[in-house]
Amino acid sequence: MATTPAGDPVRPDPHPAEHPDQDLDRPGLKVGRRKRTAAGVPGVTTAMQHALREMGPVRTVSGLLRMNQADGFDCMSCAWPDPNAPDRSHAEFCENGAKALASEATRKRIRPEFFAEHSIDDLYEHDDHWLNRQGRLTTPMLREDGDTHYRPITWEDAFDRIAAQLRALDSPDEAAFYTSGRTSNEAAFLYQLLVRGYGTNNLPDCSNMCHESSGEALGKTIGIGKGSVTLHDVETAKLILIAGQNPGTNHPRMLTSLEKAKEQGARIVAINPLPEAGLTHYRNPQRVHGMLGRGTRIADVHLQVRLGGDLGVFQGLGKVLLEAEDAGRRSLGLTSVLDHGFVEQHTVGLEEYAANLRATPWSDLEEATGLTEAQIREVAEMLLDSDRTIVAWAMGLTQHKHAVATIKEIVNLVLLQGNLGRPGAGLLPVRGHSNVQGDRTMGIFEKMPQPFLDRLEAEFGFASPREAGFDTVDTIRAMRDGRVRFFLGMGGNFLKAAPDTAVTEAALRSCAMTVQVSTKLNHSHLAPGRTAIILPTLGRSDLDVQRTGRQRVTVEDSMSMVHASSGHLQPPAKDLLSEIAIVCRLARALFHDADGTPRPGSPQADWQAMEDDYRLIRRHIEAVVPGFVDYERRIDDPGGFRLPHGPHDVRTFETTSTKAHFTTTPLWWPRTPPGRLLLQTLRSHDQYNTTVYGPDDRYRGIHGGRRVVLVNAADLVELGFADGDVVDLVSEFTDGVERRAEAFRVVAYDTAKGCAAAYFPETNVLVPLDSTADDSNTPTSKSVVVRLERRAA
Ligand SMILES: Nc1nc2c(c(=O)[nH]1)N[C@H]1C(S)=C(S)[C@@H](COP(=O)(O)OP(=O)(O)OC[C@H]3O[C@@H](n4cnc5c(=O)[nH]c(N)nc54)[C@H](O)[C@@H]3O)O[C@H]1N2
Ligand SMILES: Nc1nc2c(c(=O)[nH]1)N[C@H]1C(S)=C(S)[C@@H](COP(=O)(O)OP(=O)(O)OC[C@H]3O[C@@H](n4cnc5c(=O)[nH]c(N)nc54)[C@H](O)[C@@H]3O)O[C@H]1N2
Ligand SMILES: [Mo]
Repeated sequence: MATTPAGDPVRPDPHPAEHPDQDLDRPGLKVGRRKRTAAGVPGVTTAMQHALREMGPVRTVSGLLRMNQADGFDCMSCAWPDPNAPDRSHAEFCENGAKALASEATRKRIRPEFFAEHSIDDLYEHDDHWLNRQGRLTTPMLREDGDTHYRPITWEDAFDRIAAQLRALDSPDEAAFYTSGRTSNEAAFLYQLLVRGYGTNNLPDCSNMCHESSGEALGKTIGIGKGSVTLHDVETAKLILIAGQNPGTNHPRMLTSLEKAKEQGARIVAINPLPEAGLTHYRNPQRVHGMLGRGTRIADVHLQVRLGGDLGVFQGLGKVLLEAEDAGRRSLGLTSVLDHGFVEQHTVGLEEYAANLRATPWSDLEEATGLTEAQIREVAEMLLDSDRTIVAWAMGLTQHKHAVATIKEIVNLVLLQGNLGRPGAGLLPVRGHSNVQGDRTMGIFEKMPQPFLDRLEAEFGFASPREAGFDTVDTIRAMRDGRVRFFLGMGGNFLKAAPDTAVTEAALRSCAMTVQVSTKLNHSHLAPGRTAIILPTLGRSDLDVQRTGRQRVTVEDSMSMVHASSGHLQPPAKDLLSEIAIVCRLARALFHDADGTPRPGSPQADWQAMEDDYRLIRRHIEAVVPGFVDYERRIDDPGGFRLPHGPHDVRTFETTSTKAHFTTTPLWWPRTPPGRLLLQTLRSHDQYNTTVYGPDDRYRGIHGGRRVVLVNAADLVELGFADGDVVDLVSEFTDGVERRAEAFRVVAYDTAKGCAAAYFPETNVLVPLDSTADDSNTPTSKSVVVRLERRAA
């Protein structure tokens, strides 16, 4: 490894600067004015341009019109729920949903000749935007030790090789099975059965990098790791706090619900280091006044918090409520500030929590948040004026060292006024991938609760492993140390989504075998293990026909609604297998002898019958997973059905004490050494995680390039830089390693002081593997200590 002049190790950037091909159809990086309004006409035009270019007119019309409709498929772009049938529009999609569909339903194809033409090393040099533009994968491909190119193989050969490799490992725990959150309930359920039947709980998933902190905090405090509210709650709330989320880009259809809430008088507070366009103003493209008129102002108040300052915000708000209680004031609809009936009947731990907040000085809260006491008091007054309050959050809260503590502090605040299990009120972690919540429900979790494993064993007559397996970060550590030698990715792009790209890449390359089940080409295919296999698969929008006819699958959204999804577009290749078929065939190769007899000890399941008819899978799910009674019939209802949520539905709490828990955390916030900035790594408007649709971030005024770093103008002056400078970002972590991302254009931007922002996945090289959130082990992608280094001209 290279070293700094001082002798510290240096981890170079594997993708040093932008490649010329990224500039093929664009004029180079331009920085314009930041937009104050989201969606409206430009959103519709952009969506249509993407769709027509990739899919052509016929697929565009039939694709977009079935998106999020009762007889169509669930949009793969985010986990925001669909409105009930009468409120559903004929065009129930957003600009970014249309881009996601265009990317999946593109007419472009990658055929074996493509891999013959391009070596793996050549492909590796291309960026994520170029890789995505090459089209859909169509044929199983193999790369063996020493090969420079992938070559086609048959499905049978692929499954036999994978099964043989799995059998050859010294222990099942030397294998890890990743899941990204687009996998349907049915595929996820069979996949975890395959993995546990094989003998390991090593089931890392994208959630480990995403809302794990939310699941951990909610599970410990209210006994269920899921959000409590329904769409109706959001639309009828009186106050909505939105912290660490950029819905205008990442959950655009949420803006429609926020607009409805505003029309009924709700007030909205944005808590964010950046002034995000969707949170300030929205023009609903589905309404005339949204297309032509001024649209709706969304946030009434913007708290421009410092990165990682949210624990301070929620503690400050709690502190004012307690003070108001002492002063004999009242919350709307109550005779006091606190909902004493609720607190006494349903919670424990108030005393200690209150003592902690009373002892926390305002000077610390101001330093932690970068806000004034008056700003926090203003929002606390809004809490006192509301008897229906919702707190929503996403990655801005979950990807910090103290993420779990911060989310527990949100729960504290909500409990004080009894805003749980009351209409129009509650907790809303806004999920990312469209079925990430469902995958968890189906058992994609390295430490699934024992009662689930008991039922799984009873249903399939086998002994499931019981010890916790590896999550995402632990999987990388284990691969790095040679303890995991087999990696299978059910979707996703592990290499680019995971932290510390150089370490993750070496870890993947050190495996005996890597297998990726994918729709599109990405860098995880290009950092192969000794043997590497690509299994192409059907996407959400593709027609899925099996031996008994056309199949449907199900998904669960952010609000626990389970509903059917069935694609109808012609798949990219004739013999493409669905994820379910892939799992079933791999299970047969692994669990059956050559003559078809099941091996002793393997799960007793008819894998062929389940592949032929997905209804049989749903019957097994019904037997194993609580809340799925009468599954098949209930997904015939247009909106599907809602899974039970104790705290929301009946105010019951499956915690150790059967009550909701107030928790106590001493105030903490990330402190940045002098001359350094705290960097958050976030999404542009033109990407879906590691899939880059285009080079623009329209709302933030960035066009034609992604290597930008947004910095507060005053910080630039202090640090001796100027807008337009080109710098390297150098991350400093306690392990003494210097991580470097090269050649970023500095953009003076309205972000909180001391806080910078740049896009992932390019900046994942800067996120140290060992920098993770306490209790959830989620990489701290929103707080990376960096210095800017001027590049030699
Ligand atoms: N089009 C599109 N849609 C998507 C995705 C996509 O990539 N593209 N990804 C999907 C997935 S998997 C997910 S998880 C979601 C992600 O949805 P988001 O969480 O909205 O995604 P990010 O771009 O990471 O944005 C983080 C937001 O939090 C703010 N923030 C960062 N740090 C802090 C902090 O310390 N405190 C506060 N209060 N705010 C902070 C940032 O300024 C930014 O507005 O979106 C899903 N939907
Ligand atoms: N620095 C930094 N890193 C982050 C984050 C961050 O904010 N900052 N966010 C994190 C978050 S929230 C998440 S969720 C993860 C995302 O991590 P992942 O889910 O692993 O990444 P994606 O980019 O969503 O995966 C894209 C790939 O999925 C495949 N794919 C798409 N649809 C399908 C399908 O239907 N079936 C199958 N089998 N494959 C499909 C395609 O081949 C595509 O290339 O990244 C995390 N990484
Ligand atoms: Mo996510």
